[in-house]
Amino acid sequence: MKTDKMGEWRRTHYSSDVGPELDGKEVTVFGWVQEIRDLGGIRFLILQDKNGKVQITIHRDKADSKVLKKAESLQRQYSIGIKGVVRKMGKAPGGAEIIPNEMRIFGVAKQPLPLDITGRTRADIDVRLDARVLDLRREENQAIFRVQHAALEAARSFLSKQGFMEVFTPRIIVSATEGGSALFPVAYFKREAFLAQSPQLYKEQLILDFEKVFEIGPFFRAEESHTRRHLSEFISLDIEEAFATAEDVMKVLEELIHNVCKDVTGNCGRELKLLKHKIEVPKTPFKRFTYDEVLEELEEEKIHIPWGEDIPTPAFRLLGKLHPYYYFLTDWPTKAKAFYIKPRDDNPEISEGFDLMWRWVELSSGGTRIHSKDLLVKRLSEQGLSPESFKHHLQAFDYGMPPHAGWGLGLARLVMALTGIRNIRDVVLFPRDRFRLTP
Ligand code: AMO
Repeated sequence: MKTDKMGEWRRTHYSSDVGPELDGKEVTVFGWVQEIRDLGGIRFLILQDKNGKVQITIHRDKADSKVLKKAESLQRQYSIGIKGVVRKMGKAPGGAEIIPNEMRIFGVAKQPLPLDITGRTRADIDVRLDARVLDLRREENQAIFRVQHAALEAARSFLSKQGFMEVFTPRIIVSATEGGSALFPVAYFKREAFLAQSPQLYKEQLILDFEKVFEIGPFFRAEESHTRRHLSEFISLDIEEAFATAEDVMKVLEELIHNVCKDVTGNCGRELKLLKHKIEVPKTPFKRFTYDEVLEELEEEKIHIPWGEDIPTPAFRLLGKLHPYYYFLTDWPTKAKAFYIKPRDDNPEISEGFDLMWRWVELSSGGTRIHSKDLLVKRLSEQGLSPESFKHHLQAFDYGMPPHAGWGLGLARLVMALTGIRNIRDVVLFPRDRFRLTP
């Protein structure tokens, strides 16, 4: 089919601007045909753009013959432009419709489409992800990423106001920082390199110069586990602060969550309505439970976890039922935490590491860091890591390393909490897991 050129046509209004107050005014709108309804004498098109939907009404007996011909050749998801006149119409979405004088078809869509984006026929997640750009045209899906955008804006603005500076650290690195999940190797000329699992070492080094830093960026973990909250590539929001302890950065974290929830609630009313989700803006301070308290609580529920072990998923699910809100887990056993987390001075078996939970999902983890080089070398060895391969990081500890603390927050998991979506793949544009590398 021959398509039209955009030529001199430019959009004058988005769908969201078309309301009864524009009655009689000429507008140019662009978008995609979401629905076509034929009632004999009248053809209704629902045109969707990034802001919503608007009704285009074509009266067979009155419409221009060229418009009629084009309207008849339309199929769902064609991209089109309409020049027409707004008419007040109570029954139409937004209280107005557009009567077209001219129509241009810019892009056709292969039929049948792999998905029904109205959502009336539900498709399996893999079918949806295989046709992700089409799937993302669903208004509910767009709402998720608008919530993410608002959350990021709120987080950036909050951290900047708190005196944190945004930084970018390398994605191509030489040593592992997070145990538990494997590294992705990279062919780096003739040397061995890996994709970064986190900005951990670099953000710690940068507090030597900038004191308060934050980074938002993608990190990579060769996760064997195929779960609804793990991906091989995820965006992490990290902070690190000099002359601070775990408790100091936990305050930053709970205030950040509070501000993000408040801003998203204020700015994303339409999106949350589309998602049928209500955000409870959490009050600060968040509840804090120690590892020992949680073990006792689980024991009462007949789940026994040997002291020192990580808490398995079924136990977390139960904790989420008991605590359906944001809460901190503190005083983790040192051996369950990464090598850089500081053991407590009064009891080195217990660390100054913490996790932030939302129900049963771990959103963030962090802690006070070890700032003594000798202790860090000892902890590396205890965890079976070679201090030699961390020599460039250890060198930073020769330049007046102060006490410091920080955390990393998984953006997708935060968006799950903000939208009520249960599978991480739904809140990431192009998710990557063990089985998925495309699209
Ligand atoms: P951790 O390994 O706990 O800590 O990661 C921090 C947060 O990142 C998110 N996350 C993930 N999200 C999706 N898929 C994954 N595979 C995945 N792995 C982690 C989680 C998690 O809470 N360097 C430390 C942080 C610090 O101490 O500053 C770290 O990376 O939301």
